[in-house]
Amino acid sequence: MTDVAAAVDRLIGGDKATLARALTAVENAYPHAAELLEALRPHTGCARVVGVTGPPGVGKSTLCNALIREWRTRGHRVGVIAVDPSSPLSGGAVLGDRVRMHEHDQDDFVFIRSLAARTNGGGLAASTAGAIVVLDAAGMDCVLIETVGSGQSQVDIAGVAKTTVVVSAPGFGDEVQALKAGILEIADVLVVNKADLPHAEQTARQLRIMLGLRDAQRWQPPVVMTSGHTGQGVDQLAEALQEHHDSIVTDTPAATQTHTVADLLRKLASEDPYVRHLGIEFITGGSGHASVRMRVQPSHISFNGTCHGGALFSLADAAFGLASNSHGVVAAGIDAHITYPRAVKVGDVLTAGAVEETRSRRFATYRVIVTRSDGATVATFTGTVATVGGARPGAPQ
Ligand SMILES: Nc1nc2c(ncn2[C@@H]2O[C@H](COP(=O)(O)OP(=O)(O)OP(=O)(O)O)[C@@H](O)[C@H]2O)c(=O)[nH]1
Ligand SMILES: [Mg+2]
Repeated sequence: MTDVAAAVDRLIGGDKATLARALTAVENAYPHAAELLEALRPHTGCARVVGVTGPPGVGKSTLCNALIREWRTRGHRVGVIAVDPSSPLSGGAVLGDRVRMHEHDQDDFVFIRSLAARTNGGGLAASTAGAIVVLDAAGMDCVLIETVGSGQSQVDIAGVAKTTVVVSAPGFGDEVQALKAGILEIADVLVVNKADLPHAEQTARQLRIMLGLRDAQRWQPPVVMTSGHTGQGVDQLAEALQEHHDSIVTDTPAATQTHTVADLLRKLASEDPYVRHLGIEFITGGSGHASVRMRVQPSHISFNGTCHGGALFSLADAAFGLASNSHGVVAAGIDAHITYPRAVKVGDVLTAGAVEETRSRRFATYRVIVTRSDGATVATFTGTVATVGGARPGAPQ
């Protein structure tokens, strides 16, 4: 086995020392770096890559720290790249970032790395793109890139990130004006941070007005108010990132036309004969979640006058199956538990919503709740899938 092949094996196996060495090789453009990246590329595509940019001092690092915490509660593994394109001038910034994200040092599922600008312009973008490949192959579910908002570097980040977050804060009036000059164009999500300070709502309003002036597009960037200090709004930010992730079109070379995750799940549901037979209808879905509904038919009612457990199970199972397939991985085994606290009758419309609760490289767990249209919970269901197996061709990654 070559050195590069051995390094790839160790890296995808989760070896942190190999990960750190690979990032150093990429950052310094060592001779074997290109070969290493080529060998790692087939193991990539699962990470959601989020770039965070904005003027100095708006609280990007503090917010990233809070976002890492939020993602960890959702069971995600997180890789962080703190980019400092102006290190000779603000040598302390990256060090400051490391200190702000210090609380995650002992967490095995958070990996933080600073990339300094040894080269300029495209060089930094290239090493950032390489670092993303390495962190993605190493099994990170989320890769967060923080960069100081200075001209070209922002646009470069938008080029490598799948989702770009532009952070502003109250009192940064001039910067809000500067946002008009182009950075607004790259924003998928806008954040007004330091929402604990006065005038945050005013800044958010200004941004919404500016966004209103933008051409209507498929994705309308939301404006989210957060405080990295108090944690306020960080869960909404995570939700907005999730929604943008769900809306991203797949760029799988095999795909001749673009599909959102929801489109793909709708197609899976419509092609499933059992789902069709039971009259189960797809409502909505995205990465890690899906909802379906079913009107209870006479054929669903058992000899003792209640809905068959099998029909309820199938409804919940459809939501669960779609949610777990949203990642494009084949579920190799399922372990499920279900309870039926209430009876239902013919004509009731039941909705099953499945949400991913935890996810690792090997397992994902889902919670499915079946409700009646009056909101009463009919059944709860917990499922585990082993996520081993290959990606389905053409599935969103
Ligand atoms: N009031 C308030 N202050 C904050 C908040 N978040 C960060 N700060 C403060 O703002 C200052 C800058 O925070 P950082 O997180 O370093 O900001 P940054 O945008 O990463 O800065 P650079 O990396 O230098 O561009 C620090 O003094 C923080 O304590 C917040 O939510 N509310
Ligand atoms: Mg910072």
